[in-house]
Amino acid sequence: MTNQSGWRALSWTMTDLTSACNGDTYVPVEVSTNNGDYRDLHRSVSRGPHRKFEAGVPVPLSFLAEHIQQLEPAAQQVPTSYIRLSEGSSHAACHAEVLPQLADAVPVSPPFQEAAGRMHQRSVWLGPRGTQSPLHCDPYHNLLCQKDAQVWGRKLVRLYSPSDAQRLFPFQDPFLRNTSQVDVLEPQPQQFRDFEKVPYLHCQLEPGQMLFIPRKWWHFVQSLSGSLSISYWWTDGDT
Ligand SMILES: O=C(O)CCC(=O)C(=O)O
Repeated sequence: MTNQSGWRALSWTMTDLTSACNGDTYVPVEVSTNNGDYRDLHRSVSRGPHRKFEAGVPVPLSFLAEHIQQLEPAAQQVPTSYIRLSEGSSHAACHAEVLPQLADAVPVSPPFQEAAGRMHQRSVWLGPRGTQSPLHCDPYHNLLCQKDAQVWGRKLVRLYSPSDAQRLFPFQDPFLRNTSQVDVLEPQPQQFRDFEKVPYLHCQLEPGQMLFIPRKWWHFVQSLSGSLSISYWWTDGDT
């Protein structure tokens, strides 16, 4: 990835981002306490005390920027905020509307003819150390691109094959059939038997790197530092 390919945001620090996008802008964030996530909205029984999740909480970008730049990991009980903005989908907040300057500073599609012609959605993922996206799969190919910056931008990614989907304990709920009930880092073997035996690939996505996630491959993502990623989803032609 180079700046010549339309990645002006590559050289931005968090401070550059806040001044380019105006720190007073309110952005909708997901707020998690004790590793709560969207699955908690669909569970009848809580997975732990004080585990909470709220989506669409309006927060000024400058407030989030301070949170992101904290170098120490937050205590478990301290809520973590995560920006997840998508465009190209009618259901999600559109980052071209919320953060137009950031939308202009990254390419509209990945640099491959095939992907560019079949683009479905571009998304921004911006948050502090410790954000987690639970294990799930999507019906699109994905290029997850990690922002290059001095002190922020590393993520741990685990990938599971679609052929092992049934061993990953997907929810029965039609809205969550693409999502595992298992907390990958604390898998509760009594409830989710043999989950730990399911083979997986894993990597640390470093600043400036891109990871191709083929469609329907299950992925779990945890940020190891404050981080900005852009992901590009494109169809296979038959999706
Ligand atoms: O980076 C993340 O937290 C999740 C990325 C993801 O799930 C995606 O791009 O589909």
